[in-house]
Amino acid sequence: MSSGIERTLVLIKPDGVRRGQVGQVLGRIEAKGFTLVRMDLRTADKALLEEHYAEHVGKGFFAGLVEFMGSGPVVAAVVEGHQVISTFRVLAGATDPAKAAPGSIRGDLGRDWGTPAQQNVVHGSDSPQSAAREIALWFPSL
Ligand code: D4T
Repeated sequence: MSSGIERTLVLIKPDGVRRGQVGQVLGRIEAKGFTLVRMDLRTADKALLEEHYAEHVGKGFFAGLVEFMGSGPVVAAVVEGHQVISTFRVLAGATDPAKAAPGSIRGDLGRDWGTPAQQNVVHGSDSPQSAAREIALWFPSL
């Protein structure tokens, strides 16, 4: 959009929900001035997760990632705001929580639970194309 207003898909992963970090993650999104458009707490089924992570099919961590992501409820949210796609990735921090900068969600709230990078608290779409694809996947009615 020419106004720079975008939408992104944010997931608070099962580790974040299990550890009671939903409020902290949503608080950071709101503190940054972004808007929650839709939100849902649900345990995702395997088919949805395999489609969501389709770009990683064939990688060594794929099966474990899908299993972990289906191991409990996630919070799925559509978040809107100026350049929210790239800005949320900055808020989230590096994929591996052990390397994510302090101040980022993963840097402050994530840690290495034995499978580096897998349990990293949040997901955020990485491009406008991914955002459109992922929002349609998780919220077909939007
Ligand atoms: P997501 O997609 O969950 O926001 O994470 P990133 O965009 O930051 O990182 P990614 O696509 O490279 O990885 C997707 C997902 O796979 C897990 N993962 C990743 C893993 O379990 N082992 C690994 O070695 C890597 C690279 C973590 C995030």
